[in-house]
Amino acid sequence: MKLYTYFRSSAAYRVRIALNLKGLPYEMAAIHLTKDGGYQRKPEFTAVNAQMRVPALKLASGDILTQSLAIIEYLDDTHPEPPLLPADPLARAKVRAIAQIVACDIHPLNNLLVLQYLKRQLKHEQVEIDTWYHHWVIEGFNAIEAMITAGSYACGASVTLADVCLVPQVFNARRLKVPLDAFPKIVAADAACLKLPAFDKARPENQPDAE
Ligand SMILES: N[C@@H](CCC(=O)N[C@@H](CS)C(=O)NCC(=O)O)C(=O)O
Repeated sequence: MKLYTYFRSSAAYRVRIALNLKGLPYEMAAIHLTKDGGYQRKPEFTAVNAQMRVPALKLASGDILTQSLAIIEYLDDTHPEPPLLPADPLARAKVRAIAQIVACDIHPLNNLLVLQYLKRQLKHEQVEIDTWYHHWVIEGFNAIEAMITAGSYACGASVTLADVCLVPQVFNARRLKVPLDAFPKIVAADAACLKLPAFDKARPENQPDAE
């Protein structure tokens, strides 16, 4: 398999974690999102993903998957061990709820394209953009903090899709200097995950394209 990735992309970070947890080997194609106007806009990559975003995963069959949650659920369906979603429907819904707060509520408001649009098209000052960024992370993290249950990870004693989404969002929050003192459960789950080799290997700073 070939993963189209960018070291700092939190959506690609989610897929790297999932591939590592499943023990699946993959090669990486680094797509620099800012250099030379962004390699995601070059024809070589638009042929891979017309949405011009990472991640994309090319399978051995030649099929190309996009959207991190769709990719991760595909990996979980085709390589069930270790499971990233619990078998019990109620527990599954709770795991997905945390994952979706990150992937559907926080990240779409704060990703690179949105921040660039606020700056370049709407002419906001950097301080206003930082305020925007912090606001949506804190809003989402307030909810997640209340949803985290007892156990080392976000949803109990096993790693789930909730952790796979949460850890990259915590990385981003730290990079953008969001204070995390109000979120001890999130910080603890993040620390527990990062002790696992699958998470450690997926860290942005451990990628071949890291700067
Ligand atoms: N919902 C998508 C989000 C993908 C996304 O927005 N990726 C960002 C990087 S985290 C990207 O490729 N941005 C392209 C750009 O900034 O032009 C997913 O989960 O895969």
